[in-house]
Amino acid sequence: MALQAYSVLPSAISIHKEGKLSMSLKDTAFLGISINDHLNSEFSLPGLKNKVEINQRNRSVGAIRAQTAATTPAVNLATPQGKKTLRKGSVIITGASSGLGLATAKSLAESGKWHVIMACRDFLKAERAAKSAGMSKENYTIMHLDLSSLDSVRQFADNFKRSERQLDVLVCNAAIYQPTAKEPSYTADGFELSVGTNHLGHFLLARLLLDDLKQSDYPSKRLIIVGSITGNTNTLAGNVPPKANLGDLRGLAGGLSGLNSSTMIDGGDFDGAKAYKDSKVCNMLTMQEFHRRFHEETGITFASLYPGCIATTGLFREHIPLFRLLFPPFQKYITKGYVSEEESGKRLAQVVSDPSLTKSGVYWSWNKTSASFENQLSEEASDAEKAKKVWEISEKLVGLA
Ligand code: NDP
Ligand code: PMR
Repeated sequence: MALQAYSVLPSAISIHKEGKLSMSLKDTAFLGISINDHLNSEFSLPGLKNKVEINQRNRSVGAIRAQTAATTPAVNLATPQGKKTLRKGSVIITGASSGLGLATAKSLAESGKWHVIMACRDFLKAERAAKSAGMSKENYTIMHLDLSSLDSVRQFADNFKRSERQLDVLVCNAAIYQPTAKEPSYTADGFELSVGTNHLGHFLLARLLLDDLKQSDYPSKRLIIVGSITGNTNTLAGNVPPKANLGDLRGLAGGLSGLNSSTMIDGGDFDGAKAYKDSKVCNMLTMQEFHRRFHEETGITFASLYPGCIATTGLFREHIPLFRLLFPPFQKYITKGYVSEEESGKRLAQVVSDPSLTKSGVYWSWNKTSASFENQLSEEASDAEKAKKVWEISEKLVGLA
């Protein structure tokens, strides 16, 4: 049966960087269920025939410099009328070159109240994205950041500090998702790529920039780490296999290198989809651990969120074409969990700047009328003991302890 699915779906074949052609039973799974369960006579995909996806990233090569720095003026600027007004806030958004990050950058930039530092690994892509989103130059700066390299994270933090900009809000948004990967890939430091990028890269970044946030004189300074419903097993979406599960953290403690330890946090066999969901659990645990350790002392608001299912973003770029075709209508009309990139950007922008969302330690979600509410995390994603352990192991892995 699985082979039959391939015969009608040549699009499920992928060519890896090394030029190897590969197919596996896993590729036939759509929405967690075998493709065969979905294919019937009413369903045809003429546009997909003969389409072979070459999974090659178009990266900009060479040194990329941060754009010229500018010092942000002090908090209360006097207007000609003598009224005091708030200065522009300064917000770093990682992965602002597409999807949620770009939509948030656009929303904040358009408000005229924020200068957005777009922390991106591909300068040209970010520049083009900002332009096509209609963001005007004075509202954003692009700085190079590759979260899959701890050196790059350190370099970014140094560059930012040298820029003498204030930091009022940091948004840890970037992520990668490798649902069809058969084999793990690795960060520059040898960590499995999804957890290494989504969690460890952000963990180091947030730790290095915490002092800058502390020093901000902005009325509400915030550190936001994007989470997700699929990391929360107290939801239907979180129960679609493979489920997030950090286990006893033995793989994380072993460095996720695949050498003497597993590439998976729980010590199990590599599974790209699970690795992503595990990384989201780490993101949500990290936010809470930051809150416990630093909220009282610093006044910083720590928050996470599930922005809704933004089914059209680049996050699904490595998924099979059939998934990318059907996922948006599935989310729009069946689960009704769909949200547009624009709407999701407004949601995250609220968590950045809305004066009513200052509560720390919260995982925000939005209801059907797009009103925000404090959502409940799963047992594992709210396990304080686990959060402490993840924090301590992560500190060692990124060289902070
Ligand atoms: P996108 O793929 O559109 O955006 C991800 C961004 O992360 C891109 O800008 C990408 O850069 C960047 N990125 C990836 N790897 C790195 C790296 N090594 N260094 C720096 N930047 C990197 O996906 P989304 O907008 O959907 O995802 C944004 C966030 O939203 C993620 O945290 C995701 O987990 C979360 N989320 C998404 C949901 C959805 O339904 N889409 C649902 C719930 C949460 P580049 O453009 O160069 O590839
Ligand atoms: Mg899911 C209310 C139901 C709901 C919601 C809100 C989501 C969100 N999903 C839901 C249900 C289901 N999904 C069901 C019933 C299925 C089985 C048919 C299903 C399947 C599914 C797959 C295969 N869903 C997925 C995938 C992915 O590959 C996405 C993923 O897990 O990425 C990690 C995904 C998602 N579903 C969501 C959301 C938000 C995602 C995207 C990613 C994320 O968490 O960041």
